Amino acid sequence: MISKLEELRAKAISELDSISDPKSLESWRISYLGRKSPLTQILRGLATLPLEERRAAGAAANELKEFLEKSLAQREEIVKEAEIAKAIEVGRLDVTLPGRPATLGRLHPATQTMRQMCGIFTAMGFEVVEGPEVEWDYYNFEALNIPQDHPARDMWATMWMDYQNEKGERPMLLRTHTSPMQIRVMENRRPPVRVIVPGKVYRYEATDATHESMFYQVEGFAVDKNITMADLKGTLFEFARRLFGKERKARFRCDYFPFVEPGVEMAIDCFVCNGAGCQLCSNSGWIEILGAGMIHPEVLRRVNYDPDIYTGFAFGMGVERMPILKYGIDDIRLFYSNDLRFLRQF
Ligand code: FA5
Repeated sequence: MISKLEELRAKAISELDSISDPKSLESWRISYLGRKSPLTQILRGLATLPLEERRAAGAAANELKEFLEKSLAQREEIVKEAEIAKAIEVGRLDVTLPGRPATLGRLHPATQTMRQMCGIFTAMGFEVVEGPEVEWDYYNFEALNIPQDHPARDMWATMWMDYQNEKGERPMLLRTHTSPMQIRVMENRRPPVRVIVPGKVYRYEATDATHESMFYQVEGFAVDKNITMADLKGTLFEFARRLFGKERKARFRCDYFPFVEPGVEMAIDCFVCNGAGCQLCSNSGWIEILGAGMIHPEVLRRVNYDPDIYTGFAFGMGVERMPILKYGIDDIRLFYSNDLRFLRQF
């Protein structure tokens, strides 16, 4: 047995030394170390040998196996180096060429806009706070003066979570606006508060040029003594001036939101048609960018703020509508259709 192993070693090594390409190396490995190789057969047959012979033959066969594996690894290195040298020689691999540049990503236009908006408000003294996208009915509706079965719920087509509590109710949803954060923040702080909340919101809506079913909002609110509607208007006009420039016109009109009184909407004149009317602005000349108002006394009471002492304003604005206005983008769906020709422009 020992002499058979030595013969095998001599044959294997003399063949290995003459190999100079990866394909032949693989054939050699199969012949000498593969499942059907003589060495593997010997190792498998060890169990049938008498004990004394088994010990000696086993040690020798395993030593040969290790030796052949090591020799193969060394030869592979030599062959690899020779291949590289050959490639350089025939000019296939020019190591002096500059490397391929790494592709750099960029921030999504919605993220860029949100950061810009946060920058404007933080410069005015607002603090940035974030909140959960999966929300309780209580924060999204109830605490904002929108009880169950109230018609105002129809203003926010809602995606409900498939979760039922022990009473058989479905109290969990994807937040339809960032306003629930008014409650969450005020529950935990005493006035004065000045906070903005950027984040994703969801609506069960058919999409069109100005409506998506997932979009971003920035909520903002301030509560203190003596806060008035003039503070709200001043803050929002200054925001619009800094984001869109002095030349854009802003319009305030009465609107209804159950959690503010009085309520307003603010619109900016359409960038595409300069107010003349086009498809983007539904021929009105204006694009609504936000809802706002003075926080309803009932909402303040719910978070234990005394409405006879404190007043506050709140607003919630659509983020994608800002670049739509600023750059004249004619369809909001471009933001989330992953077309790099669109995204690379920002
Ligand atoms: C609200 O969501 C209220 N929470 C805003 C608010 C906050 C009012 C605080 C009062 C006080 P509304 O549903 O109108 O309101 O949405 C606010 C803004 O989000 C809109 O002005 C618009 O800019 C944007 N928006 C609304 N729906 C969509 C949509 N489907 N796709 C893209 N943007 C939208």
